[in-house]
Amino acid sequence: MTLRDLFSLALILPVALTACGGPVAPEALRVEVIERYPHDPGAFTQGLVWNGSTLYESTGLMGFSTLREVELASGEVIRSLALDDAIFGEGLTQFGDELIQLTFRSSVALVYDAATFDLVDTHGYVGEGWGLTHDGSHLIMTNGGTELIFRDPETFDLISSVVVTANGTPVDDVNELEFVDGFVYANVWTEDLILKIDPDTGVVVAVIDASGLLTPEEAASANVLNGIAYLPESGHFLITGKLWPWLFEVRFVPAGESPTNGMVLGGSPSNQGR
Ligand SMILES: [Ca+2]
Repeated sequence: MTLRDLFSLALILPVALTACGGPVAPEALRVEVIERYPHDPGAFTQGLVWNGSTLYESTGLMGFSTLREVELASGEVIRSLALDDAIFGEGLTQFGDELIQLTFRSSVALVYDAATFDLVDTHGYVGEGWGLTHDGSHLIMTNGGTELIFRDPETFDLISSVVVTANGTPVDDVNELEFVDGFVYANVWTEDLILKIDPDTGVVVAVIDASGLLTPEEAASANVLNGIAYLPESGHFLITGKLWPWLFEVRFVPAGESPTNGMVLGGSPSNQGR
């Protein structure tokens, strides 16, 4: 069963699986667009962080990877640090006064002073680096597999891991992350669905349909949905994608809920594939 099949099933049978004693059926949600902001269409987005006043982004691709500060309203890149041409930037989170950026296959996490972008530390790890967030006490990362991996924020030591499961089945390619109010929200590579995951069990408790955000013309020159951040001021999320021309401010609503404004999207086929 694909994630899209699971979403369709959750729409039809929201409690049937649970009632039968099977795995907990995830809730079906969709995005409701509140606002959209310009986004650098050359940014191959791999990490997105909002700290209450500043938007940070990590971009990938060899020779194009950066750590950057972006003005939300205009999409203007205020600061940008180019990574070494041999490094492919990946997930990003802010822990205290530091920004931590994963790399795809360099097996190193780069630690910066958020105020200056000065590189202040590095940590080695085994395997690939994909998404990164934290829950206040541990870093939470993904590596292209099915796990959420918990690490010590100071030493990067491995603490524990949990397999992400939807309807009892492991989910592969879990990507960019954001921890919000006890749950991990996750992009899944090549999917236009976002997962809400219980980090204690790995169980997917909701599947959010984020399809149809770009027009077919925009999608033709863009890559996959990736990048999620949270606006605690409003409870809204920021989502975008690799090489997307827009960054969307959204909220998540029940998939069956009637539209409440003129910018409701989701539910249509959209941009897929690399
Ligand atoms: Ca994020």
